Amino acid sequence: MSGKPKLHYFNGRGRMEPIRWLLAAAGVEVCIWSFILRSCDKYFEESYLEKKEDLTKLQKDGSLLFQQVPMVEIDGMKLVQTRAIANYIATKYNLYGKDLKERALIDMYVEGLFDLNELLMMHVVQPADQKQQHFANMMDKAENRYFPVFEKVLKDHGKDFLVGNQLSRADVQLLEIILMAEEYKPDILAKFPLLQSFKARISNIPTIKKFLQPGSQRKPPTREEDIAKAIKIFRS
Ligand code: IBG
Repeated sequence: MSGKPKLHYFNGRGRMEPIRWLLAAAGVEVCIWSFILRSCDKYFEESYLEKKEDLTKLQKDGSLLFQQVPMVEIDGMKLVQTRAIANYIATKYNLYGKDLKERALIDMYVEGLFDLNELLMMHVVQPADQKQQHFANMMDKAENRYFPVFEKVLKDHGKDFLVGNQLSRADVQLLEIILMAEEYKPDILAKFPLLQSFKARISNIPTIKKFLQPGSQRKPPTREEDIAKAIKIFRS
């Protein structure tokens, strides 16, 4: 690999978190051997936008095709658009199925997950008077629209993974969403036994297990004050 990917975003989950998950699941580590010691570095570097001027600088120097982040410097490119970045990483690290049909299934599942992710991610930015209604709607969608679909996919497919017989980005992104939904409602998987075992199984994959441990590059739940800071950066 030509150096570590460099992620440009604010210091929070937002639209960058699925990218962090994919890079971590792919196990993109830089390891150095010295005598008998093997030391492994982080999966990726991060450059955090702290203030509006940090975003303006990237916009002015031509780094952002559509003037927006997430942006990831990888393999000599400056990639923007969350889905394009995720597609590139998933293809590069073999997390995108073995043929066209598997890829089509993965795309369907992942697009559904992006839709649910949008609801969960936007909860923290809801105005106080709309929070309760937004919460009810996102929990209803998680429990009655999206999770039943993935429970059924696991049942019908009958394998350890959502698609084919190997880990794909769909598994990684589903686990990310399950954990995020549990932060809002810890027993959200109560009615979904196959999702419960899926969660345990995928969490135990070594690269993912490592990412779930304290001190990893995974971001904590976004707090109101993080959002206030992000709004100052992104809203003109
Ligand atoms: N389609 C783009 C993608 O998926 O990458 C959208 C990117 C986007 O909306 N970027 C925002 C941005 O750069 C930051 S994420 N805005 C500056 C501008 O001038 O448009 C904003 C966001 C947060 C938290 I913060 C949750 C969701 C979005």
